[in-house]
Amino acid sequence: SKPAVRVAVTGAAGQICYSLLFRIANGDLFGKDQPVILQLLDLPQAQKAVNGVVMELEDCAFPLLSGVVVTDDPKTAFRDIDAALLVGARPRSQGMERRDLLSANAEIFKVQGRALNEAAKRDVKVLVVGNPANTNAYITMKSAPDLPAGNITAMLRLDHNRAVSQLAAKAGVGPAEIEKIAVWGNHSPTMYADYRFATAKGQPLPKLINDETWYRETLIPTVGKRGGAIIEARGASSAASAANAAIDHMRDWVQGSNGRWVSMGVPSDGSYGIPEGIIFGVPVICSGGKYERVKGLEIDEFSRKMMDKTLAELIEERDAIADLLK
Ligand code: NAX
Repeated sequence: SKPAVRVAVTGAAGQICYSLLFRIANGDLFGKDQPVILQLLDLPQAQKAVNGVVMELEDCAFPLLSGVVVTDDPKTAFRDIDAALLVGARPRSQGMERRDLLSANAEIFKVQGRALNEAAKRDVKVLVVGNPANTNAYITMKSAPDLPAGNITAMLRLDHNRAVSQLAAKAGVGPAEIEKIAVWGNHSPTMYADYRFATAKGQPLPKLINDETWYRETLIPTVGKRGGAIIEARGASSAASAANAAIDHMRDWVQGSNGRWVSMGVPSDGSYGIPEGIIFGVPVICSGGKYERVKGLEIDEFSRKMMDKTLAELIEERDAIADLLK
């Protein structure tokens, strides 16, 4: 059989990982013929809980799981890895300012970026899930100068999947029939779910739905505020759907998206008026282990306004942590 791939997952004792690790071990990310070694990172006080999760992984007797490493040391977790899913992050505690949240996470991702730079395979694929995901990915990228910048990505896929699902329901088709959705910008309520190029069963989706007011005033804010709605209903933030989106993001990057558009937060190449290096959600097509931006899309006045708003937030976040990168 194939040699095992090594995948690091951080925040291993957390609720997203309680779904994510089992999906990876089941072959949902790298394929049903690809053995995996999980390298799990969490804080010292969470090691006991991680060991409990590992007991459950053992109890699944997954045929593809050929090893598990548990550690609180980033360099050990990232040693020789092919992929990293950076899920662990500092949550916002009561009374914590947004700025404090940004800097607490900047410290975490600076340390982890440096450890990746030192220990990971040179072509490691990195997905940042922990919030604020785009800015955490930006810090990781800046802290890992020897790795290809384009290999550090942030998760917009949950927003993408939420948009697909809502639009499919409105159009009365299955989610798999919707193509060419783009989610632009920050993984935050400012993200812009763009359906202008989308099709359902090959028909232009905006024409099929024929309700631009619903799209602008209901769909976009519903997708933007979905995370909050889940917390309100469940008493806990999205976990299984976030894990599913992380699998989708990495699986498509590794195995290809079969010509379909998917949204990924990637360092800007300057296109669409997004300053170079900003980690911005864009539509991409994946094949051969690489992603390619969808280029040359027309940006109309409404889209420009929406993209500028989410960009302004990302620039503000970048500037708030700039001193910490020195
Ligand atoms: P939990 O609080 O359940 O778990 C987080 C885990 O990370 C804990 O076990 C904690 O000990 C660990 N951790 C904290 N600092 C760490 C560090 N420096 N190194 C390693 N591990 C560390 O959170 P969970 O619900 O699993 O969510 C994880 C992150 O995903 C949060 O930041 C959350 O905001 C973010 N999300 C991002 C989404 C996205 O679409 N990009 C959607 C879902 C989710 O809200």
